[in-house]
Amino acid sequence: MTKPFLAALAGQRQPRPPVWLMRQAGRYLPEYRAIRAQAGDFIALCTTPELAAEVTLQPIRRFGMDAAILFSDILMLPWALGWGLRFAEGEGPILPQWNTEADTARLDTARLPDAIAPILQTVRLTRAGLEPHRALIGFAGGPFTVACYMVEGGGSKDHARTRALAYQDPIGFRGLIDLLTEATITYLAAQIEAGADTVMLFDSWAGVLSPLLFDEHVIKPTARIVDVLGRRFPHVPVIGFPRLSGTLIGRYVEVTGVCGVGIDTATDLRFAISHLSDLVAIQGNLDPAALLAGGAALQRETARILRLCRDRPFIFNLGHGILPPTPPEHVAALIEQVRRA
Ligand code: 1CP
Repeated sequence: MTKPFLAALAGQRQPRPPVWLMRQAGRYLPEYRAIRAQAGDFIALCTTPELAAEVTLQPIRRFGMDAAILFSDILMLPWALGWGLRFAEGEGPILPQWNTEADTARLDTARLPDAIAPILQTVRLTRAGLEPHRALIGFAGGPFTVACYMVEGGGSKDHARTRALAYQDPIGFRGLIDLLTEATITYLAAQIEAGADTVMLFDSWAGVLSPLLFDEHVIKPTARIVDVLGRRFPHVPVIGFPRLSGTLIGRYVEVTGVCGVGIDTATDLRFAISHLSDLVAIQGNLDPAALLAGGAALQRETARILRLCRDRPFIFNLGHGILPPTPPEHVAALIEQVRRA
């Protein structure tokens, strides 16, 4: 059965663009909040396959997106490597801070297979519960973005510690990125073997780096991941999302060899289109705030993106994740508009 989502990633323009939304499972859905309360904490939800698979399928049942994304988190990789992780209510993730090369040795790759076993089971259960024409997206964080959370010890406004460390201790930081890169390959390969049709790398903080360091810590590791996975799984496309990479987007796509690329909201879609090959699928760009606003503004923004991307391989999506206060009816209206396109 052909999947329109995978056809777009193969470089084929679709009569009606496939659609899914970043963070399509989550707090804006009452049925998610119910399961989340049942699971207790967020890590328990990510490691209970029946519940995680249910949450993955909730938005598909309600809205009928063309792709489901595994319900997990980019920080489950350091968690699986034995790095501490907890999610404080309403505060986001908290991790121990990475300081020096010696800390890299505390990441235990030997425990990875057992630790990710429940996540792989979620992939299997989800694939089994998903109709054949819909795709299942596996994912991981870009090694740089995962390193940001480890170095900062959680979220950060400016990532000052990480950015300084990349200059002060280039060898130590490189070692951390290298270890995360290899672990990411193992993790994504396992997701593909469990049934993911494609995998996406969320490099949410790629844009905080200078161009030289962007080459070093975003492009190089991504190119290696795409290369190794591409040799092992030649038919499984990799999607990159180097958020806020601005004018570096063309170089990122060209050098890494990703099949699809997420375009954030700050990037001018016309710039992205004119700097990317016609064979690469563009995904994204709708402002999550327009989705929150709804109404005529949402219709106008959606129509504009559909028009600009009409003649190229394209996957409709947001430029970043759904904002938690977004009314589900706005999501329904958006999907309906894309369907009619
Ligand atoms: O309490 C809750 O319910 C937790 C909220 C939540 C959710 C729903 C977190 C904590 N993670 C997730 C799920 C999630 N995270 C998915 C699931 C699939 C889907 O999209 O539907 C995905 C793909 C992610 C990826 C992720 N996690 C990213 C990359 C994308 C992005 O948003 O930039 C990042 C940066 C994270 C870290 C993270 N996890 C959770 C939070 C609140 C954060 C952000 C922390 C911060 O920087 O402040």
